[in-house]
Amino acid sequence: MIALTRAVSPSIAHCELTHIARDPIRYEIARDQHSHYEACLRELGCAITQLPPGDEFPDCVFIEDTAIVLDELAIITRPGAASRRGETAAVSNELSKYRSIRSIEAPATLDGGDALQVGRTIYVGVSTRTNSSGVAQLDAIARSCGYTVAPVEVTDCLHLKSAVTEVAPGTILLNPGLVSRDAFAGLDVIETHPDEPAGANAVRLGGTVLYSNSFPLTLERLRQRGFKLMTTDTSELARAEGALTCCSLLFQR
Ligand code: CIR
Repeated sequence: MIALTRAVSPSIAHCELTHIARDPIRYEIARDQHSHYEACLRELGCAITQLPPGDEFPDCVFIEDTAIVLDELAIITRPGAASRRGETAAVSNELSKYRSIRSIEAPATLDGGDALQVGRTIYVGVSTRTNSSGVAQLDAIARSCGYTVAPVEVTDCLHLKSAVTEVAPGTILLNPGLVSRDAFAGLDVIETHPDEPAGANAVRLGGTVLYSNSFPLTLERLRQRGFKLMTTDTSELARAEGALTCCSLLFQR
């Protein structure tokens, strides 16, 4: 398994923000949290390839938004935030070592944080970052590889994966206040604790769930369900509206 990551930019304080107020972001702390996140991925069996940051890309650590890597090919996105579009070039260059590359083209916009793959279905958030043309282009590419693309309305959070992620095959962790359970019929649903609205973002890697220690009540729910868990601190990256999945692209070599 490869985890493609990108170092925290020294300019992260100038990141995009949509649903939260701007608080100072301490670069050194964000960098240390990101290093710990990478160490967790390494412990879970990933080989890390870290791309260098760029002062001109405050949000580049959130590499998930720049691509969707399927077994068959990689789709380079066209991020919804114009300030982030330049991030894709380096990612495309790296991914081309492992996959043939397809690209989302204007006027479409699509952020990888809006694409949740569960088996052969790709749920895609229609959000402030991903438009209907982005969904249509993703659908055309993914359908040619045998996937079903299912659009889901996202209004109260940044990305679909701010509201729901997969924690085991066919089991999702979901905040019902942000996204409707109805969109995920047939899947086993674990709800986040009501006091932890930002707690739906988890990374599933092998049989382990990598989770943020900012959400102890939801963590306890996962523990009670028998999940093998590893935790890390995401508090500083959260000030940039980032979470766990957004800091890597995970794929089989
Ligand atoms: C942005 O607004 O684009 C960044 N500040 C945060 C992106 C987080 N990405 C993700 O959750 N997939």
